[in-house]
Amino acid sequence: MERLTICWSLVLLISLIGIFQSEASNLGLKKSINLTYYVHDTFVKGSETSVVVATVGENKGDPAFGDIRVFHSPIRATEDRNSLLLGNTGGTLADISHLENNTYHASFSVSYNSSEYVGTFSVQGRVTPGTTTWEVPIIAGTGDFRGAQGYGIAKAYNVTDISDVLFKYDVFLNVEVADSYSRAQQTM
Ligand SMILES: *[C@@H]1O[C@H](CO)[C@@H](O)[C@H](O)[C@H]1NC(C)=O
Ligand SMILES: *[C@@H]1O[C@H](CO)[C@@H](O)[C@H](O)[C@H]1NC(C)=O
Ligand SMILES: *[C@@H]1O[C@H](CO)[C@@H](O)[C@H](O)[C@H]1NC(C)=O
Ligand SMILES: CC(=O)N[C@H]1CO[C@H](CO)[C@@H](O)[C@@H]1O
Repeated sequence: MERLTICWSLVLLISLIGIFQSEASNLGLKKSINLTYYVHDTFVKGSETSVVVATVGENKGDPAFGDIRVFHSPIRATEDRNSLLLGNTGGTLADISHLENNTYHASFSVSYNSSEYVGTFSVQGRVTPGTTTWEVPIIAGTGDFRGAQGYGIAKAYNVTDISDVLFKYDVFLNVEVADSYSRAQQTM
């Protein structure tokens, strides 16, 4: 009986050590990842990457307070539409420009896949794309971007060519440092 108790205590101790190790190794450890990519949108009829799905505007197409826009667009390494595909970005933009022009609530994610990083991160918050560059808040991530927090600086390009409207993103992230213990857990 005593042997059994000792045995159980040992099992408990070992599992506690395991828990503390995994908690401790992730605790507050962050590393910096910076990315640059280009969103390539098209507004050519029939192959739009960005559509208004709800509007109260009288002239459909003119931005109006209350519009909900859904987009899903490829992201590439450069301005060239044939450059390396790095993934895609998609989600919604709600037009909240009632008291302030050119203001949206953005809720979208980026699925990123390069030889260096694989994962997703989430943008959530107020954006004002009426300005030359604008900032987007990044609040979460998965994969290599697990625990991501940070921001992106966005810039619009070539808005006159509706077949390839470009947005450049410079993204600055702090992500969890994945240790060998949590990596092992992921692959189990
Ligand atoms: C990312 O950019 C920030 C701000 O410029 C800089 O402090 C940081 O060192 C950069 N990180 C890497 C990994 O280059
Ligand atoms: C928004 O822009 C329109 C057109 O330029 C202008 O008439 C209006 O006053 C602006 N609204 C606000 C809240 O700035
Ligand atoms: C991710 O990129 C690699 C090349 O770096 C490619 O082989 C793989 O098919 C890509 N995966 C997805 C889901 O796009
Ligand atoms: C693909 C494309 O047309 N890129 C152009 C976008 O605009 C920048 C700056 O005006 C040009 O340098 C690119 O050639």
